Amino acid sequence: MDMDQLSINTIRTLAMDAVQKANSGHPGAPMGLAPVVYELWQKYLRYDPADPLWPNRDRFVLSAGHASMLLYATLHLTGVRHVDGDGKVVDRPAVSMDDIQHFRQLDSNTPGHPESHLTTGVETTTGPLGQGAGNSVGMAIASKWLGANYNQPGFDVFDFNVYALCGDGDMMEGVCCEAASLAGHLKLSNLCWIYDHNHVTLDGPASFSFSEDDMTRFVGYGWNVTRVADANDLDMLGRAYETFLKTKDRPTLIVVDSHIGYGSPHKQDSSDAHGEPLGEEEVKLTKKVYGWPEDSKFLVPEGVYNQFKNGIGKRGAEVHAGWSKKFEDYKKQFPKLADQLDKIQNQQLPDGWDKDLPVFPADAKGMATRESSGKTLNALAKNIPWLIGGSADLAHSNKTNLTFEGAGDFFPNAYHGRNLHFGVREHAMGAATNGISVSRLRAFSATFFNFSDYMKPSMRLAALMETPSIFIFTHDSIGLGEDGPTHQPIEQLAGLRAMPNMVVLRPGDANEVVEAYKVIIQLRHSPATLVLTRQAMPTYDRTKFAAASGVAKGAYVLIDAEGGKPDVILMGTGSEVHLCVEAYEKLKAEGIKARVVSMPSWDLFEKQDAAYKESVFPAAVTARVSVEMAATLGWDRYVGPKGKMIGMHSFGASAPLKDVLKKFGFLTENVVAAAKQVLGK
Ligand SMILES: Cc1ncc(C[n+]2csc(CCOP(=O)(O)OP(=O)(O)O)c2C)c(N)n1
Ligand SMILES: [Mg+2]
Repeated sequence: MDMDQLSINTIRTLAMDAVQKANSGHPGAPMGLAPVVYELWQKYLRYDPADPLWPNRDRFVLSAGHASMLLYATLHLTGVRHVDGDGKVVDRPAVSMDDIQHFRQLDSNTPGHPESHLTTGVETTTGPLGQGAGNSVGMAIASKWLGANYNQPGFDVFDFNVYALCGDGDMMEGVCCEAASLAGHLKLSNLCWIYDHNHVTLDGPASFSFSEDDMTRFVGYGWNVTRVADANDLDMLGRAYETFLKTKDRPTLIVVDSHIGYGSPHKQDSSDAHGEPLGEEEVKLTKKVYGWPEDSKFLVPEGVYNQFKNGIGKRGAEVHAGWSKKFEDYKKQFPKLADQLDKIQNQQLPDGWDKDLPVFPADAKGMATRESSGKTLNALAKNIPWLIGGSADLAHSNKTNLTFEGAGDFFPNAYHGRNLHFGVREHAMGAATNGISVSRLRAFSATFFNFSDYMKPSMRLAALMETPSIFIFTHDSIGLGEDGPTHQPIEQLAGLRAMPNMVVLRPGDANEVVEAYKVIIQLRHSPATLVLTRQAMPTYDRTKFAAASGVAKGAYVLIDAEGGKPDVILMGTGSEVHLCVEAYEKLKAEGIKARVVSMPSWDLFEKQDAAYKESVFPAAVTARVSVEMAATLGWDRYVGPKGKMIGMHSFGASAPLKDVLKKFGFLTENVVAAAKQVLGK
């Protein structure tokens, strides 16, 4: 058999066998798409299996994450090496044959859907359809940005391409449509999506639910669209990849007509459910079609490993070596830039990243935390040349514009700027932010807090894949006033606090904002959610109150009863800390000893040791009150069975701030009354 065909069928049979052994998974998509991936990896992808983190490698994203075995088989056969936790390449496979045989098993690095923090060679975590496509736009942005900022005459050190493999499901997802629109607008010519046009989704023929003319749609987005009429035609696939490489003014969509479960006598083009193993009998029959020994399992025929070694292995090593040689010269000529690139690659911050951060003087009127955020973000971005980001058309409201000299904009064909303009595309913004983050730039995105709901699937994936995306949200509560309940978040804080590995921070004054950013910018394996007010709030006098650096511990005693022995603990976050402070003063005047705990981050607080937690919330003090203009869900953990929670139990209302606060009871007198109540007074 021809070696190309033998190699392709090896990908197919490994996928069939792994799914069969696991008794779970999707064999059909890998069987249909094996030639598409083979042709790309073997002949075009600029990727060195011996150094899978080479910064200028082309990225391959399997947006159709259910086809995970396609990727695992490819990583295995191409001999991609494993990279350890310190970023060092070690001489063992990223995906071994044993890993393939433990597909979908506990603690394997071949989980049901590809997870980038588990498996080297998996560029981003995919499975929720559309997300990978969204990530790929962020990666393409990162490539263009790196090229515009770091390439020098004669030194194109950054020009990597990004390929994403998408199915009908991806094409239908909103996030994918938003991302395609953004990529077309930005003319990301380094982006290539391959659409597996196989006429079938899980519930049956794709025609049950999908009939638009997507080629015309993508032309409308400003993409170059080309078509390959048969997924098994390697020449035509090659021509399509060449077309992409020649297209310098816009992204490319390659529509590939394929047959799901190619070779399988029963499932081919069937509307049967295909998200399941073929069954032992059908595996045998299919292997017969492929000319495979029927009873073989996990067979890699003689010569197949070598085929990949002599293809992508050799070609990848050569392009990488050429790049490395060029980069050695680059280092000599541009040591400062090379040093920055080294830091980017190793997720380090530049020296002096925290210089000139603002310090806000005490001020009773104070400022909105979105204001202090804007000032802090600008100071940080000035110090960190590779901190980039933007808003979903609310930059002026979010105060996320980078306004210092030279910050600039990231526009079509002018890719040097630091300000990204995502347009009103929150979900794609979230996904693209993750794509930029996994490309090792520090990326932030911003919108109103209520619209975090539009981005939640991407935020969740950032947390899962342990990438430090920064999500900035303003207009954080009913305190935004007149815009009313459609814009007033209620349950968002509780939801995000429940998300594993998402660090949520809602700072209580301007200096807490600065401290929050210090925490966020040093995160390397967790995303952060920063929750900020629209309305002004006081800046505390830190000579009288505890230092704002307490933010790093998640919660700290802002102001205590004399002698440190409070009768009642008042706790809050963000703009409600101030209500606690005012109540504290009133209680004090009445001879009641209170403590105020500012609690910007539950997540950080939960990481503290028992002694610190006890020092903030002594078990002996059971009279406790929490105040937060959000759903109270979860506050019972901190107020305890005898405490009282002041929060939101309905949607908000459209009215001036003062009236909204009154209507929902966020008044000092209510905090005072609650404190007395829990004290039994
Ligand atoms: C957001 C999301 N919704 C639903 C699913 C479940 N799901 C996995 S594969 C699939 C079918 C997708 O069809 P298509 O993309 O055409 O893939 P094919 O069946 O052709 O391999 C669905 C609905 C998912 N993974 N993500
Ligand atoms: Mg399909």
